[in-house]
Amino acid sequence: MFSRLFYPIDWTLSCLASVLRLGAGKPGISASPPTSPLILYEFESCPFCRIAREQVSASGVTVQVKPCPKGGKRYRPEVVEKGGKAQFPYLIDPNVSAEGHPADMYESADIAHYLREQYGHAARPPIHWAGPVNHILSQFATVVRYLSGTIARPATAPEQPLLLYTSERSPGGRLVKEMLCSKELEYVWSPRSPDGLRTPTLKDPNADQTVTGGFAILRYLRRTYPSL
Ligand SMILES: N[C@@H](CCC(=O)N[C@@H](CS)C(=O)NCC(=O)O)C(=O)O
Repeated sequence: MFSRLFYPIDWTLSCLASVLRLGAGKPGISASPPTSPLILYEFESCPFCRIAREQVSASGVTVQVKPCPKGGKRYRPEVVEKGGKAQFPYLIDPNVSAEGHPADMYESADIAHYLREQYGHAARPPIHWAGPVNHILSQFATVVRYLSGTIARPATAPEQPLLLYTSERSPGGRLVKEMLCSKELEYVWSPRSPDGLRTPTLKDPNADQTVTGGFAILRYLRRTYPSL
């Protein structure tokens, strides 16, 4: 839901989700950043995808997000084609070539471990040590966000992917990612802004626009990329 009236309530619920995750997803800096962005197929409300995203943020790695909400037809078929099954999260690292193939993997724990190993020993979010409690709290966060970012309401795909700067734990950033996910809008996600801009910030290379702040970005996306 998005309206001026509802935004403060939504933002507060998003803060609560970050509290439930004990602030996991603080933006880190990668010791050895990937040359090309990694590709992450996921959907915002998926508790396992959240765990992978938290490590992306903590590792300070840039990823190209291909949103795969339920009922989505834009990127879901790619996952089955490339990995063999519709399971999320699914990560492809086009930089690594063990036997001439890029690395790809499905499991959230494997993705988190891979990011730490491959791109510098960035901090592991404390909640990730908590085993099943980690998974349960991630599911609570999904419930607190009333499953936002689950169902596809696609918008026309822009020619070039949007650029989003926000950490995983940012309450406003989460609301933006939920909308991008439902609309199946692909974006290049960096947990930090390179030029010290306030986050969340969205850059739209298709319209040469830079928009800062959760509410302003949501309004921009709703107007520029209305659901079909
Ligand atoms: N053990 C996996 C579980 C992943 C999983 O169950 N993901 C669910 C979404 S939360 C899924 O892919 N469901 C199939 C679908 O959405 O079509 C992990 O940790 O990544």
